[in-house]
Amino acid sequence: RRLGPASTATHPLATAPVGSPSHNVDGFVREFLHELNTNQGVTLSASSLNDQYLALASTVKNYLMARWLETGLKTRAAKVKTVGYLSAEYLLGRQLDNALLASDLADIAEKGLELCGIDLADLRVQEVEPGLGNGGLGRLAACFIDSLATMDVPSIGYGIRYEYGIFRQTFVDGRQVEQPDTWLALGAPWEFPHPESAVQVHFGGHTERYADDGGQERTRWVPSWNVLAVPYNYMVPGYLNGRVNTLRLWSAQATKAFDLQIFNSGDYAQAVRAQTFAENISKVLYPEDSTPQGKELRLQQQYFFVAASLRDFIDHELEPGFDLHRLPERITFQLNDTHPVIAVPELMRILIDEHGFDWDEAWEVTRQCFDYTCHTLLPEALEVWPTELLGRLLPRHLEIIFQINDQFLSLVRQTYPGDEMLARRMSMISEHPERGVRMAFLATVAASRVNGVAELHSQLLRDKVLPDFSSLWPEKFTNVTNGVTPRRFVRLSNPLLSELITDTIGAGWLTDLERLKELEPYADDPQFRERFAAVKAANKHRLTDLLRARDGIDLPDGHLLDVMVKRLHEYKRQSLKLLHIVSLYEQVISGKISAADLTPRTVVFGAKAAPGYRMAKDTIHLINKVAAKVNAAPELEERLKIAFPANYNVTLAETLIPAADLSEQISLAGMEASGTGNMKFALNGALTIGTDDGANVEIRRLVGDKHFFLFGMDEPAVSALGAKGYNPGSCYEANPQLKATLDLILSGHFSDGDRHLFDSVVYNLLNQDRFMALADFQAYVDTQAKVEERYADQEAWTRSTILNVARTGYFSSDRSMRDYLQRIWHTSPML
Ligand code: F58
Repeated sequence: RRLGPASTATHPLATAPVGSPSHNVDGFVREFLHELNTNQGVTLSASSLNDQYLALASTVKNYLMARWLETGLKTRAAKVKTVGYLSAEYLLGRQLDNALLASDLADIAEKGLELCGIDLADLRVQEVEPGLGNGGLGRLAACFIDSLATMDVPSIGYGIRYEYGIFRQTFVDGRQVEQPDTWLALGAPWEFPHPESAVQVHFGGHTERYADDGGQERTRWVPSWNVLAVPYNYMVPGYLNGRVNTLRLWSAQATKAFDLQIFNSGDYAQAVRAQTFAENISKVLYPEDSTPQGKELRLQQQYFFVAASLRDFIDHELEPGFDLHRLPERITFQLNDTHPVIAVPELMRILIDEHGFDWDEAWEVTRQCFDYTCHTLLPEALEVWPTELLGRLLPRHLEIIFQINDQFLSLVRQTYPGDEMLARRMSMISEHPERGVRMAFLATVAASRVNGVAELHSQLLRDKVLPDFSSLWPEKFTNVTNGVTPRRFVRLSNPLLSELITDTIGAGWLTDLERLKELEPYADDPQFRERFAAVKAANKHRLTDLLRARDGIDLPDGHLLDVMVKRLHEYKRQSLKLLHIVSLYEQVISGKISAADLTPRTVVFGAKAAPGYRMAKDTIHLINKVAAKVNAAPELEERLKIAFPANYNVTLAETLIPAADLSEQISLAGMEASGTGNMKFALNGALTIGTDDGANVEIRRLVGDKHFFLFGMDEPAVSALGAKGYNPGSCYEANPQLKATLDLILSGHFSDGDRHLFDSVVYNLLNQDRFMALADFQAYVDTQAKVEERYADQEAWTRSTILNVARTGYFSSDRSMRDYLQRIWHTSPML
């Protein structure tokens, strides 16, 4: 079959997209029924909900199509710089509502479907969200591509089309059990596969030296196997601005050559196994959320998507014959953490081995093409690839890395003569526990700019993670505080609040979120406060309905809704929240206080644990066991409840966050790089109880001390305590209430008399407590009492929540993108 070249037709419609369907109810209904008939092959009366959902998705795509094609044409013609966002994860969430919003079709679709006897709400829930990410980092990538499109910035998101996204979490007897996420099973209406544009990605083999025609010694890589990377394009529509950018996710497929070779050897079964082997590369998202595992398949995934993306950009996005010396004029690749850093030696290899650049020329181009964002401070989260593995999978890349390192170390030795210790510290190659490549060092050396994701994080990155690099190149380091898209996390997730805001300050705030400031004076307006409180109450009812239907959970009315949703990790300290609950419970059942003294409160947890992370899984088990006991305790008179819906994901967040009163952001100071959930809660009118960590610092500064419940040690205090020697046992001995709390767990009270079921969690806290939960316990409990005091004064509480909304417009991801444009990419929107 002939695959190219593209048509040479001269008909005017050959180069311009055909028009969109008419933007009215009639046009919509016609298009929808047409899709139902032609795409699903059913009549309306015979269609299933899934048919209807798929036809609706196609209809919406048809409306966006002309703009998508025009965006591509316009951007190519303008030959401007594109942002290439390289990310192994995109935690997109459901697409339907966002596409309806961006194309201004929501009302039309609702009315049109009604004419067809269909409730839009019934179709919305058909969509299984693409969970192609673990948590904050993947969700940030999704927010950023939304903002880039909305701000008219030419950009392409590159990533992996995992066949299975983040696992579906279920609970069996309170323990987490993982199930595969079959998000593609009922059809994938938002994607456009282009198998004809697949690119080859090579692995393995060896390198050879040879003399080129001019007698110059050159190197070539002779790989031993390859796979096809098939692009799947997704629309990334800007909000009402006519731009539709592209997210290009790669799927692995066996190459024909691979199959044939083995087929010819007569071993059919082996040929099929080989195919499976190749296709495994994009099979599943690794569910680790902080400790990268040095697995071969993971490195394959990283190189796979990065090699395909560079190839795609150079061969398909640039005009034929483009001089690659000028590549930095046309692309800036943002490395979302170290996962795509293998792109650095890959670009060097392309320029040197394929395009005949000499080393210095290639390095000059390469270092201008990359910037690096770091998302962590935990030392164990920094990727180090064993040289044995890297050399086996990518021998040429390892050579290039060694050479980059040699050149870099000469610079270090030149700059700091005689300091061999320093050179060793800064080497990209670590020697222990085995020889490995420190990917963060490689990224830092190669990138034009290195940024952290909140002010405190960027500071600690300079001072603690990469201090030698920041002394060498102070100007390389910068900060861009994270943000979240207000389209999804305010407008779509909180329609009532959005309506109230628009009613009060007019339209326009959704793309200029700092305008929320105009709400400030209304904090003192009792009528506005009443309407604001009514929105919160309605959102709580919406959550109640959802949790009843989704999980069979009943939320009591009139409770303070205290929410902690995020990945389960020791540094985030879900255990501290749990100790607070158990402490309240213990005081009531032991008669120290009466249930009537408690502020009626429901604590909602949402958290997945990495499947191999024992302590995190044990903590989930303990939370569920405590929940069972607390929820059934008559002594509490329904004044304390715990809800732990399984499978927290973007879709649940969208209903949960707008209903929350209290946002729990209680990581040990200096551990949470930024957090983005913290921003979503504040923007939706929850007050934060939090430590001086990540973006909490900036949230608190903006909303004001009085409207933020700060507690616990700050980062210098944490460091000082660590240096002095921290002994959690002494906290236990010194604090009778803390002792009673831990003793109650140890007594088997929550584990049907089994005194050892939770030894791992409790003894870890008592003996090690790496994240100092016990040290912050009393401060946390005391500050929770202040929360209750404020909550008792509903007028004061609501006033604070309004000020939180009014003062957190800064945390729009549009602002983050503006900062990247100015401080890092040095490019501007294409208006
Ligand atoms: C998160 N990192 C940070 N990593 O923890 C959070 O503070 C920050 O707000 C967010 O990034 C966005 O900057 C994070 O989510 C991962 O999920 C990686 C997945 C792959 C393995 C290593 C961790």
